[in-house]
Amino acid sequence: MKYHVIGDLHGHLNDYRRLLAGADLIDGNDDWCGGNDQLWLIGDFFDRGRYGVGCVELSMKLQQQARAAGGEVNGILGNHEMMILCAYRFRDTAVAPGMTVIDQWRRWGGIDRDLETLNDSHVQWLSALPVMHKIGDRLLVHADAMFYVELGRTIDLVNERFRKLLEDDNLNRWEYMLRAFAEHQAFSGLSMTGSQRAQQLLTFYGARQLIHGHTPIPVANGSLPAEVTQAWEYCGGRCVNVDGGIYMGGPGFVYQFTA
Ligand SMILES: [Mn+2]
Repeated sequence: MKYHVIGDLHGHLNDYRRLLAGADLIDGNDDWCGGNDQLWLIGDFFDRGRYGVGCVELSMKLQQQARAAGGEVNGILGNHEMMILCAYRFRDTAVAPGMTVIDQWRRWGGIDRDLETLNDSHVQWLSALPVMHKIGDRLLVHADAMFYVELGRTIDLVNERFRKLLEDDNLNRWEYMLRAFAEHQAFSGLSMTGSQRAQQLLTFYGARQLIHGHTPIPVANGSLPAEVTQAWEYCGGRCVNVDGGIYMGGPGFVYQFTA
């Protein structure tokens, strides 16, 4: 039994299907054939590409089929999920003079088609996604960011905190969290402080390795998108970046491990 992790899809449905087929997780009808394997999407289904809702719908279908087969398909909540959930809930509420929540969401890369086709069942599924998930001693999070440690001492508390926020009608609390969620590259930059931060987060949640997306590998280490065909392990093995930069034209990849 294997674990598969796919990075930030950003609306690129055909790349998603190609990666799934390449890993023998779907058949020619886009049905689950991964048996009891587990597939985890690291977040950011939406924006930049046109088919964010399509990526979510395929994941929802595969989740049902995988569970029936003893497997699992699930996602980690990314900041772009939170952005579209914010736009869906608050719509024309003003965030600044002359700017509505939907205007702001468009500036972040929101695609109108996604918001038009997003329905309550997508919203329910997205709102239930964990923000953190541990597999053995590996910790899955969307962002290479430190704000998680301020949300709760345990993984369950962090997930619970987010679930509550996603039902909150107070726009200020959403905005505050979205700003915190926009942090990048907390574990690189100055390598010592980056490593120390990563170790701090890992120790906090009792894990050995952090698996994240959010910062495309080409942005993080300067490689060419087309040449990124595997995950980038850094920080002395503490961190694994699985965002291949699909929206930048990279082919993407499936990161695999056994627990
Ligand atoms: Mn992100």
